[in-house]
This record gives sequence, C-alpha cells and structure tokens, in this order.
Amino acid sequence: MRVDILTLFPNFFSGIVSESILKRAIERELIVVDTINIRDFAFDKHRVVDDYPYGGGAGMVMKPEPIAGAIAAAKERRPGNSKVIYMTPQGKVLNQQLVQQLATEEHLIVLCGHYEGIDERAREELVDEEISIGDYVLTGGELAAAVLVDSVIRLIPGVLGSAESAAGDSFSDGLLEYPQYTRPPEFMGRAVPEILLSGDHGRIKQWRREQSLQRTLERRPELLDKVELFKADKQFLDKLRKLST
Ligand code: 6GU
Repeated sequence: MRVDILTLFPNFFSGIVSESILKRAIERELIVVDTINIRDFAFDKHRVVDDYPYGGGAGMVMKPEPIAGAIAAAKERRPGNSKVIYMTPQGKVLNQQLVQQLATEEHLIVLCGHYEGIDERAREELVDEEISIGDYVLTGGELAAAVLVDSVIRLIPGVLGSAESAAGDSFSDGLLEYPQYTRPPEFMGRAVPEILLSGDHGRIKQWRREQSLQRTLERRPELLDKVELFKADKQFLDKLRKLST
C-alpha cells in the first residue's frame, strides 16, 4: 500500500512516520507513507494557498489549484487505482468497518484541510470520500489524518507481529475486548481471576467471551445491536439483563 498525505504542515507527520509500528512497517517496505506539501503547488510567486471567501464571512478558504496540483502529483507517484480522501468534520465518521475497507486499497491520497475548508469545486471534482474522526472540532485535518493512517496501516498483513495481532481487537468482532492480566498473580490485594491460571483453554475462551459481552453491555450497549451473536451469547446477555433488573 502507498499513502500520500497532502498537507500545509508536512513536518507534523515526521514523528509518526519515524516511530513505533509505522516505522517498522515502512522499514520492512510493507507500506510507503509520504507527505506532499500543498504549498509546493501554489502557482504564484508568493505561494499563496488560501484566499477570502466569495460572499464574505470569517476565515479563509483553501484555493482549488494547489490542491489539484498536489493530487495530480500524488497520482503520478502511483499510477493506477487511488482513492482521494478529504479529512473534514462534515465527512462520514470513521469506524473499524470503514478502516477495514480502506486497508484493502492500493493507494490512499489523504487531503488535510485547514481554515474554513477547501473550495467546493475542488471537493466535488477531486475528492472520492470525506471522512471525519468524530463529532468534535480540530484546528486542521492533520491529527485526523494521522489517526486514519495509523488505524489503516496496522491492518495491512505483516505490519503487526503475531504478538499484537489485530484479530482480538476491540471492535474487530464488534465487541469490546475482555480484561487482560499479567504477573504478579496478586497486586494491591487483588488476585488474577482463577480461571486464567487453570490451563483449561475451553473455559478460558468462554470466560473471555462472556467478559467481552458483559463489558460491551455495560459500556457500549448500542454496539450489541450491530453484532452477530451466538445463541450462547444471547443467553448470557439475557441472564445479565435479568440480574440487573
Ligand atoms: Cl477530519 N477535521 C477537523 N478539522 N476536525 C475534525 C475532523 C477532521 N474529524 C473530527 N473533527
């Protein structure tokens, strides 16, 4: 996979690209992550990328031509299928299902907006998908783009070691994750649940499933409406619901 991030602040991404899991994935050539400075595609001598909104009003609008130039340059870097994503609070809210879809793409071009957003014609003509990371306002699309790129890249085969496998993630099966314990067996007077020390893998698996269900019911009950549940899951949830009434 290739990811090109189009931004007015390319330095913002240097730490993200050079650290941790992404660093390893890049070193192992599982992915290429690059930034393109939109300002490099400003055509005038002052390299202006924003202008006053027609009709008046507060703030500035990102001009369409530098955006078009930056997207064209990104497409030249990987001829073939690419998807242009514009990070905006007006977009579809990111969730794990959308992350999984994006992880199957060959080339993501991620456009970070600033000021009052981009010229509408650039959005209509050049953008394939608009994505938000939640219902709150950030000063620009960079932090949102970093969240998107991190969530997508960790799903690319080989990026996570088996120790960090994505299969058991919260949300990957639509449920929250079960609680985890490590040594010591007792901490601040609290013991590790006995079943985890039993060596009975069947019972441990069942206990973890039930913990996931209970946690999801307590913390994010709305998630349960969307997941596929086994008969035993439903019976367990019914039991919990009866206990709490
Ligand atoms: Cl993608 N951009 C901005 N500026 N704010 C946001 C966002 C994006 N997603 C949530 N808030």
